[in-house]
Amino acid sequence: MARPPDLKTLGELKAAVGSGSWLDSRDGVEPFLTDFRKLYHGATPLVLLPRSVDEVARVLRICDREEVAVVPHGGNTSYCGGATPDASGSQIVLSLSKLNRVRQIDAANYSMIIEAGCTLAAAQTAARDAQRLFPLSLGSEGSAQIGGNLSTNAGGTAVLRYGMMRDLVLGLEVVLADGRVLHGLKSLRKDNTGYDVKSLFVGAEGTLGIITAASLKLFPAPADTATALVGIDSPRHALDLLASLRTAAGDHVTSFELMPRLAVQLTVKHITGVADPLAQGTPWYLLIELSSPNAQQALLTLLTAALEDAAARGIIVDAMLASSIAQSQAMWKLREAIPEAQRHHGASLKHDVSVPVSAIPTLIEEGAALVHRLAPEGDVVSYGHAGDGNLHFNVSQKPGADIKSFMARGPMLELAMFDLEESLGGSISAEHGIGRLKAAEFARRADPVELAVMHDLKRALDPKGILNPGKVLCVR
Ligand code: 2HG
Ligand code: ZN
Repeated sequence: MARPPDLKTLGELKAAVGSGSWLDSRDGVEPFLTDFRKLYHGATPLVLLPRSVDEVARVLRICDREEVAVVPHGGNTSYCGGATPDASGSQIVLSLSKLNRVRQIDAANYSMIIEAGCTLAAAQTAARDAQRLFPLSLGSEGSAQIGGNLSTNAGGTAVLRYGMMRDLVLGLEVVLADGRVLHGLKSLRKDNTGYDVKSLFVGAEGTLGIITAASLKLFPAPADTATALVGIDSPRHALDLLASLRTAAGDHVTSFELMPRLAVQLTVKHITGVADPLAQGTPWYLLIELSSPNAQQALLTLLTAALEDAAARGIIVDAMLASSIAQSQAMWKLREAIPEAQRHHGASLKHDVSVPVSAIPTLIEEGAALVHRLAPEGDVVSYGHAGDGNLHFNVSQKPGADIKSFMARGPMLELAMFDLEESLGGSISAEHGIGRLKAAEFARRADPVELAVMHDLKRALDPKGILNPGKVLCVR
């Protein structure tokens, strides 16, 4: 068990990073104490902002010796409280934000080595500058950091084509709990040398080691893109359309996002400059993007033909194809601003769940019935990455509903939602992680043998329990 650092240890920790790289005043530490959704508020005696892997290693050696708990912190965009210290005031925060160099871009190898504190947007820009694509894409990419993306195995809007963060990793540099550095920054597609150790740290939310840098896969930069907003009557039609698009365009299908009409209405209402370009007012919308590195691919023609065919078969009701980059950006804004619009609209209950793509319509139908029964003060706003089976099955407080009674429905509804997705072969966390928010529910629902293996790994890599305690795994 970790213990509070004494004054001498705090002094040693400050010295390990040097002046200008630590904060201990009330105002200085404050921004590190509350998570993005304001679900948790913690306390800390010290925030460290190391600038090198050596400094991180020095910090961890001291923490290991003194058994001081360390909470790694990235862009603070976590939805599950994974980067927030607890209220004891004994956990130190380790911000990776100053470890933010692009160490290497190897365009011919389609790879780059980048430090944990780079924002996702900076990683995308670095790749673009080398005429390459780093494909992870999500709403918070301007502040989310690569270390956090790795630690939560982030997903986003291009998983259908490129996979999640785990799929984009070639190698990692990690500081272990005792301060040893795992130098695993190889940039190989083929490397069959024993266990896939790096994979353990992806999605571990800093509970097994602190990721300081990563070698990531790059792809050819897109030269042709076609974007469409499509109106449909039911999520079942979304599946029909996805199948015909995959037949027509194969791997060019990059994004396939589903939105209910209410999400579109909330976004138009609350976000300046957003409009609904479709006239028919269908109950469901799809945002579809095809992309290719080949400028001669004529993706707009291909997408137009596929949508005309779908309209003739009665699968879609309405569609608008973007004829300029500005139109495509406006469609994306309509989708990406939904979380912000929900925040403006009032309180919401969130469920980041996944099911096999084929079960999405059932999840939506049965989930809506649960909300109707268990949270009648709420409206369903279930949207997201339908192409990969991940829906944000969110519920927004109805206008005028009493916020306290609405929020009080949360725990019961969550249990019922998790039971539902479990019965459909799904997961209680698709892309936002476990953090503190879902740790207890994860412990209750995980396969017992798999959970035991996770605890064995935790004990092996962090025997003193100093790395992000209370996140992912509940203490046994
Ligand atoms: C998205 O897909 C994000 O927009 C956020 O994952 C989802 O706010 C949410 O529930
Ligand atoms: Zn999402």
